[in-house]
Amino acid sequence: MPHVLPSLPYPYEALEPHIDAQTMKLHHDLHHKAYVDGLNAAEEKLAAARKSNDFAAVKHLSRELAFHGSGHLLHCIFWNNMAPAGKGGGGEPAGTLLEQIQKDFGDFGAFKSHFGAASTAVEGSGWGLLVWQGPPGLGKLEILTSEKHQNLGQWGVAPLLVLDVWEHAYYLKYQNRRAEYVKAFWNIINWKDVEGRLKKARS
Ligand code: MN3
Repeated sequence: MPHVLPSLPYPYEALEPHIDAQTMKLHHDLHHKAYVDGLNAAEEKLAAARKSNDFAAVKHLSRELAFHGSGHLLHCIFWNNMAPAGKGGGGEPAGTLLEQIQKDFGDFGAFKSHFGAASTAVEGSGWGLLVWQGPPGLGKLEILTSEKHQNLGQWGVAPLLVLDVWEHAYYLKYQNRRAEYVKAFWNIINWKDVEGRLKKARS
């Protein structure tokens, strides 16, 4: 089954003024679409390679699979991690998610500073991620970053909250001021979505 580009859960302009409509349109319709197409192409070529038992291109295709697969999956989370400010977006987490944040990071303020600093400091293109590290005995939240999509990862985690810090995610409005974009992100985080992902990962 080929992967399909999911529609945004809100209109392009819904996250204004924190993320502008033109960035959302380019980001979703062109960038995310390219990951979906690239993932489908990589899977198709790998299936053909298995069929013909010709793995001459496997190194390249493995990279394509990791790059486009990570790009597609992370954007699917990213769109749902956000909601219009004041209408499901912004504020502070509550319930299970807040309790786990307090347990693993001290308090919400400390978590916010750590996540913001880590995301701002990503070298080049990448992501800031809040993840659930799930193997038995480990069960805890971690803040990770990734260069591009596929580097510096940690196996076994379930991503809960992801922040796209590739330039295409903010350049039209914020140019080189990534820290301002990271700051604006707090106004549109959908904490209910993040908590739902934590509950699913822990169950
Ligand atoms: Mn992106």
